[in-house]
Amino acid sequence: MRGRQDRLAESLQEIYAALGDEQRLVLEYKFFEPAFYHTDVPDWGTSYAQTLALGEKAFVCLDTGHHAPGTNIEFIVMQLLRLGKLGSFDFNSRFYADDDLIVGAADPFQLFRIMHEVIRGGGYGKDSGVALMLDQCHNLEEKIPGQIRSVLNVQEMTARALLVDTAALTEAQRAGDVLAANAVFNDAFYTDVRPVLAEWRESRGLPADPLAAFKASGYQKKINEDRVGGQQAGWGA
Ligand SMILES: [Mn+2]
Repeated sequence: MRGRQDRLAESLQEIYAALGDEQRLVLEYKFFEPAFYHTDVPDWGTSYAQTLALGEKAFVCLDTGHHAPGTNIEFIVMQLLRLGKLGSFDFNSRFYADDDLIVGAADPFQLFRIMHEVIRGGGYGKDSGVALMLDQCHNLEEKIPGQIRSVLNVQEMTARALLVDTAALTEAQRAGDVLAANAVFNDAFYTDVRPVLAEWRESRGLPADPLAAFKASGYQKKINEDRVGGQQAGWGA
């Protein structure tokens, strides 16, 4: 196991040395891939240790589906932001393991808690280096609307998390007032932000309802017809 970590460090150093000025490296972790008992980057701590050794252009990539059930992902978000090493998210959602479902599908409140920590920790905004990406596998639903839904879910939870009255929350936390803190937090979570987001899109010349606009465009129907008889993309499984 130690030999493998050393070889991983060596190979990452070679890759890191080849990075350009405008490039950076993000190292993802996952607790059971490719193997179960031992895998080289099973957790955020290993990814952190490896990227810390590389230097300032190396960061951790947090894939929300790559943790054991019950893991406090928002804690990891907080800690990596605190350490200045959160580089990116691979957003998805899971029930069993790395299900790669539409982000926010299984646990919208978890997505809200994650976005709250992102914002609180300085990971949100133009100056933040945190890249919000999707890493999903759409099996039943069609891919493009599935991804539009995912983007909308992240937007909605980000907007709700931005509504958290941080001053009131901090005050309640310092006072040890659990119920007041809970009320502040949930007030934001239960706020329906969809109408204001629709207005915001329209103000930028975008469709108020992206899913309806995509459906009305006829693009899905067109590509479905164009691709009849084609080879389906996949892992070959
Ligand atoms: Mn991933």
